[in-house]
Amino acid sequence: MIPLRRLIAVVIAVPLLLALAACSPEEGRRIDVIAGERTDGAMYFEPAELTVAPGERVTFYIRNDGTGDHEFESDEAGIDEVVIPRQKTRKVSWTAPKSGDYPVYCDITGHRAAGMELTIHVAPQ
Ligand SMILES: [Cu+2]
Repeated sequence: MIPLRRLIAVVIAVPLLLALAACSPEEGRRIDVIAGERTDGAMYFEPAELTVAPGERVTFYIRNDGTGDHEFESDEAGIDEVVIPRQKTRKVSWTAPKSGDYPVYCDITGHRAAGMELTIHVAPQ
């Protein structure tokens, strides 16, 4: 049998940890981005440009409205690659670097060339 004291500790600790995970202050500002393809073969991120402050913490919620997988990443800005399966949403949290313009793109062959790129302007607000 599980000692009662340990059982009580688990009953209290598990919901507490779940609550902390659910409302993470680490996410910062939410920015929604849509990835997709147009009927003429062009590919896009919407919005194609956005602005954040230096050092600002943000979480991108990237929704893939397309028919194939897409990626969201930036070596220049330090955004780790995230793969978004078609019709799914994935999120990636990031802290903006110093002021400048940074490209974010889909690194799947041909996609960036087809227009799947957005520009993040990092500038004081
Ligand atoms: Cu893509």
